[in-house]
Amino acid sequence: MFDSEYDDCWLRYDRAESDRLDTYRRLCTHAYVSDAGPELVAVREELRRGLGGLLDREPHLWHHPPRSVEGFLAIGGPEELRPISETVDPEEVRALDDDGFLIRSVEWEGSDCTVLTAPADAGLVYGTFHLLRLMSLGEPIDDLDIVSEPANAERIVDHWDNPFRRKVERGYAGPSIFDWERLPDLNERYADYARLLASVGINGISVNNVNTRIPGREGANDATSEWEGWQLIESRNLEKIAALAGVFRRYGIELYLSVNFASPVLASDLDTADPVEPEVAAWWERKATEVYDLIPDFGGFVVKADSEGQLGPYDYDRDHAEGANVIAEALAPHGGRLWWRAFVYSEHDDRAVQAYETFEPLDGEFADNVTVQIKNGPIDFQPREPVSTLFGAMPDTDLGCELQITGEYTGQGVHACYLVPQWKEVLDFDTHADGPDTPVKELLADREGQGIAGVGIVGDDPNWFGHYLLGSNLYGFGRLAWDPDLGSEEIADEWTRQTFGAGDAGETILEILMESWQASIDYHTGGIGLMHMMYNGEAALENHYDPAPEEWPEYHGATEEGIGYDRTAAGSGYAGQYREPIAARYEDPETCPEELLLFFHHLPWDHELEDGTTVVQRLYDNCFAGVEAVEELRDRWQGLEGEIDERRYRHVAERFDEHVLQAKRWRDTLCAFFYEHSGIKDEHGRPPAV
Ligand code: GCW
Repeated sequence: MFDSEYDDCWLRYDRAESDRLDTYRRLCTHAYVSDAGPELVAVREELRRGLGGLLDREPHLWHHPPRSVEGFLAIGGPEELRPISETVDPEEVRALDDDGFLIRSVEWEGSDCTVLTAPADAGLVYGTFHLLRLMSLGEPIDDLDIVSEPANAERIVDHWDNPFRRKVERGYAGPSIFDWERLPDLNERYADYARLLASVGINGISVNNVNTRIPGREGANDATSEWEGWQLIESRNLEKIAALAGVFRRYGIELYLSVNFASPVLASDLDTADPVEPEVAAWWERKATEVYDLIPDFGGFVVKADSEGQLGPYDYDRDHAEGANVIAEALAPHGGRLWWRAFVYSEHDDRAVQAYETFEPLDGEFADNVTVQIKNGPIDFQPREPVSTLFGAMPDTDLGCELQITGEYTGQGVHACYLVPQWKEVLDFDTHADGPDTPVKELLADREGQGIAGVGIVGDDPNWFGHYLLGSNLYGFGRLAWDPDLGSEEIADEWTRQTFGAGDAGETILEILMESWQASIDYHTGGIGLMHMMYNGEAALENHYDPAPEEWPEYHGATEEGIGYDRTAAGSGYAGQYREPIAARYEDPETCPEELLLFFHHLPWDHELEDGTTVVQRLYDNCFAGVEAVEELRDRWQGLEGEIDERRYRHVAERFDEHVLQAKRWRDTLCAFFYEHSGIKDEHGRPPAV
């Protein structure tokens, strides 16, 4: 269905199973699609592709309701679909969220009509992909009554793509999908990418890296140096952005741009970016107007400020609200939103406490169109982290949860690691913000300007993700952002069946996905709360891929007598940033969940856990269990040889071989490190702790 070279991912639209084919043909061979907005063009194209594949015959797309046909699809807004839409209460449709949709089987003038309607055209796009998903999954469609609205208003993919050399920071799927040199010339791949995103309900994309300036680079660029992300806001480059916005608009997806806080200095001859200076505010206003003149439905800006070398309001002794608001006020008249990242830390003793200490006091200070974008955990997308204390601590500020779809710390593009269970754990976490039963997902849901942003994973590789199985994470991100109540297994099952077909192979792949995250936690961390023990050197391939615990004493706190970081009141006090009863639970090693124990506590190596096993022995056991699990997953994959196409089988099999090797490298490095510090042998006599 895609340009031949590229993988179809989950939009394969293979011929429907015989037990469904006849019904699908009776109900969907004919489709009346209203001719309203650009989105309807995308809807028609997707129906042609999808129905063409699923029905194994060319669908007949009408510009008016067909007569004397057994069945037909009717897709359009309540007004356009009149009089068919009178079978549906228009108030019910108008009451839906803009991205929401309704699909209902009705009888109209003797035909079985499947009405797909929505309050806005974007909903028609999401609804069409939903209907095609049901058919791809072989679901019955003859008695539909679906009303679906996204839980999160904003469901955004953040790209960390650099314009120069098309390099993607923490990208493991080849060069950037965006050809900035050639833009505004378009290529087909952009539309195919927009289809993938829209098919899982994503409604926003930020196209460039939040590191808009190469840290440490002084002054504006000279002609020779590579161009940087901050330059995308320069007038000469805006047509590139506008061209991309045109592609994504057709699929109901708004475009965002990461901008540098000091753009007034970098992109013009102002000598200050001080947010309280009138000429700085005027600069942002002019720039916003220039952007919206070109892109009326532009989503807004994303800013990383005072973080990892990026410039920010601290450079002018201003706080983050002052820094954000000058940009937000420029966007407000155009309906734009500013996503201001809370990923701010410096050489503070305990990095974990900083975001809360920086942002909680600013609750209610941010302009109404600012969303404070918070990483799921207090460190940095580790295999497992506790949930950030900022969730539940800023009731008067629009919040966004930032997740990482690309697996920077979970094996990058090589290890199979399905992250939806991690994200479920975050979104289901009860913050007690409003008393018991106030999970993160509820804090984020149903509020304009709030939602979830995921750090992107795609690159220009034909398989899009660097690893065929990692497509499940982009699919899962979208589905979960739309409906956080969906189950991890349910989502993995949907993805597997659409990508590899139903049947035994699908079952095996589903199991592999569902067991992959725990395995990753075990061999990368030892599974009881340690984290951030990766190589951080210059070698790009090894960066954050290889183990190097010796580099991070301030994270694991390993000493001769024990290990772990004391974040109790006696230590950094991070546990106290949570609401009760969570704070008390984490504060006490007896009640702290074992999977987070050494994140909150520094304990003796021979400290006995609930089942009597010592801390060091548990670390050894989990590291070994992680490797055994990966070996088991590889064996299962190898059992699929001949059952799935050679290209994908071979690709994944090769990566599983490296996955096992690398898991062993982590196990042996961590166990040697624990043994070196504790001097305590592994009870099972397994090297290296012997
Ligand atoms: O995860 C870390 C990464 C950086 C990233 C940064 C951030 C874009 O190692 O590559 O920079 O966090 O989130 O800003």
